Amino acid sequence: MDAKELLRCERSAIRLAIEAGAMMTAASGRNKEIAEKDSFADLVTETDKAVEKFLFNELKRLFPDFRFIGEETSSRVGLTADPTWIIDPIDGTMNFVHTFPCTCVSIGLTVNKVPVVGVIYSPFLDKLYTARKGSGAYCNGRPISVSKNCNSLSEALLLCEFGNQRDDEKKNAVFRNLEAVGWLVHGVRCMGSAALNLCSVADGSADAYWEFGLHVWDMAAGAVIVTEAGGVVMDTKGGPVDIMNRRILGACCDKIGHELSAALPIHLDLESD
Ligand code: LIP
Repeated sequence: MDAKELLRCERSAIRLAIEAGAMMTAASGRNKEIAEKDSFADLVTETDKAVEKFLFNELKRLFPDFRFIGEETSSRVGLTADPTWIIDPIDGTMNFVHTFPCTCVSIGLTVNKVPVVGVIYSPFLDKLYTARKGSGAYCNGRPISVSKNCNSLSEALLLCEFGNQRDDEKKNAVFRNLEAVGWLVHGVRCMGSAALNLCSVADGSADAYWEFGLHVWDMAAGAVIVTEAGGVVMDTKGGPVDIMNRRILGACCDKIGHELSAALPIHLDLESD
């Protein structure tokens, strides 16, 4: 894909993310139609579905030859080398349901399976994160960078999540990893949105983040925002990340990423997307 087309993709995603954000704020706080998915803590609202439908329709009109993956309509579709829009209409649905402000729309584009455009917009935090491969990362139009002053895990502010699965294997992994890492670092925070966690690593307000049990729509946009901000994304085991592989580790630099990877005793191998 040439530079001009990539720019058109980014601009379209930004415009649509802002419109999707307006749909989220309009729906916030009122009684919602909520359904459970894989567990009682894995929710979908009517707004998730409406936003995904809106984004799919608009993007299909603008980019008829592209492929599409979305949280609420396509699971286990596989990622190909074709340009693919990857959409999480509301990342942090649980926060959205509870009116906790860390929730956003996340639009990623992959080409050759590599994330090349990422747009993440949180209307409640008034933050629009954007990145296009080779062009840096931005928040509300200003360049952002990962933190430069974290030299070891003992100086790091980490992000992680409990996630929305409720099976024993996941619970055990979360607690054992937290127990192992939690006392080695400055602090651990859980915000409830994978996309915003990755943006926080990108803008330097956190130093690293890991999570198991994610899906490709939770990670695609955030991955390119982190790398364009000068950070790294990797598999939790330390190798190259595979965004279909249900886990990610993002960090301000390779050293912190590998220190965190080595400190995690459990690396869940979940069925790929
Ligand atoms: C959520 C993630 C969050 C994770 C939850 C869930 P959703 O995405 O962003 O980090 O802990 O389990 O996957 O379901 O709100 O789009």
